[in-house]
Amino acid sequence: MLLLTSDFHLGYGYGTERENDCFFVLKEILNQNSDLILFGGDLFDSRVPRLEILSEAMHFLSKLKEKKTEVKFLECDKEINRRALHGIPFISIYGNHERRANLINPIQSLEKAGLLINLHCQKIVFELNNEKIAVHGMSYVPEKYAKDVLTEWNPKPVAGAKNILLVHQNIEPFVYSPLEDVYLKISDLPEGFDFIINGHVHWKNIVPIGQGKLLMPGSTIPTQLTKKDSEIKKGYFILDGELKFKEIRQREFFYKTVKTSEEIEEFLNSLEEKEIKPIIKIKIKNASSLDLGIIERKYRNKGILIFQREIETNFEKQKTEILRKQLTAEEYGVKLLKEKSKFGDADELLNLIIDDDSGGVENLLRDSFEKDSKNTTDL
Ligand SMILES: [Mn+2]
Repeated sequence: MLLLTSDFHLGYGYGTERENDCFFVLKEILNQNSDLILFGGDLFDSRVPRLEILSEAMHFLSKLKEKKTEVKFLECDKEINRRALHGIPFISIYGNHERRANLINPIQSLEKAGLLINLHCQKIVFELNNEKIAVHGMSYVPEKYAKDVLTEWNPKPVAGAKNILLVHQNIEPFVYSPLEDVYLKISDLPEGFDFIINGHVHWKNIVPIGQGKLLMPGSTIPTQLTKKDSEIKKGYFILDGELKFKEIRQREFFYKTVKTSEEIEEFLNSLEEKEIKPIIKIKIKNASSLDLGIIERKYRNKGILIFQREIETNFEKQKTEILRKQLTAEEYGVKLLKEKSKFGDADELLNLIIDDDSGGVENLLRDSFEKDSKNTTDL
């Protein structure tokens, strides 16, 4: 049985009431009798996860090594640490939350320890119940390069095998956030694959393409806290003859739009107190004068309360823009860099700055200036 999953975002909510939620999925997956796990990227929420988070991931991956599997390794087009083949192999790509341009990322370091196998424009072939399973993977690349990298790699399905391709990109119309770039279209995806598994998009989707399916398992915890997050169940796919979606036990999440403080209280009063507090996100219209602190204190036993109000002052407008579009601080940083610097490769530049990679920043800027001056001379 194959287990297809993505976007655990381990470390999400660290230091908050929700800090253990990201680990629910690990326990559930350990209780499944899968033979092979295929992962679509964003195992971690950050590029340099805390040791508290890294050790949970290592513990989970090493537990998989104690488990029995029917899967047999046949070949891989790169050299692999054989330790990673013990127990249930965990085949992964890295996502945008992990990619560090010229530096080793946490997925690569787990691969060095033999805890998983990372694919980047590579494939690995197994045998399971007399059937060949070829797993191809392209780790995240900045969106503007996605199409070129995929075209250049040009993955070919292995004849006579079940072929599965792992990617972690925006694929029109499936785009993580409205401000992100999207360069890949469904029609750009290579043909002949039984399943193409795309991480990155945090809500579940199954899209028929040609003879196969484009699967988006979605994240295993809500991270964007949008209305959609409150409506779509979190889980993973199991492929055992047929394809099934398994839900993960979750903290409940309510999303409510209100106009007055009476409506807020009415809604909160209608909810029972639960042992595991639900997330309660309340979007407030035309209510800038409400003292939400009082409501928060009064109802904090009901749940983890998140208020989002629509306020019209200029400064607050920027802040609510971030909230409304569900941008992370990093995404907002990229947006600002793009707007203010007119620098083409803002994502890359910001990654390098965050990674403290001054050599990388220097190289990127030099390349960009050289390109610019060449363009000017060409004119
Ligand atoms: Mn993600």
